[in-house]
Amino acid sequence: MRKVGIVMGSTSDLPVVEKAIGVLRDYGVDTEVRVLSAHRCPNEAREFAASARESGFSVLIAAAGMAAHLAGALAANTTLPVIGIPCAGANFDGMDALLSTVQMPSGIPVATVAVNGAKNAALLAIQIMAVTDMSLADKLSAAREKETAAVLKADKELREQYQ
Ligand code: RP5
Repeated sequence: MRKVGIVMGSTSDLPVVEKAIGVLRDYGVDTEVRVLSAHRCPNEAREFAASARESGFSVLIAAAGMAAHLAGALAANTTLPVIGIPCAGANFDGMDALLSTVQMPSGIPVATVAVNGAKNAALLAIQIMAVTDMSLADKLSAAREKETAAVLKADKELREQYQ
């Protein structure tokens, strides 16, 4: 199976990124986790992205905060799909990272999830892999059925409580 690359701009992003790692591991997807900064080690970040396809990656996830250009910088150097996680920093509740990640100029897309949305980043990566991997598609369907059952159970309990 091909793997998902998870790159963060700093180890200070790790508490957010850990959720994505956990979800990918739960689904049995191989991952490689890296710290590569678009501004502190731009050459290494570029080389990682440029060789990602031949290194066996299917999708890249990039998590960064503040002027979060990591996802865009990786996307500029690969035609693999890149999913950006804007990480909330000390200021602006992550709005700075959200706009930096989502507002990519035309031609180089970054699929941006919510601020700190690591779980959805992992699920989107799995959904991309599930286009050709039916065992992952089955796992995604089973997880959604579980979520539906949980909401319907909560709804039933709430109605009983307040009727
Ligand atoms: C970004 O700057 C990182 O992704 C991180 O979210 C933020 C702060 O980095 P540190 O100063 O904590 O290393 O590049």
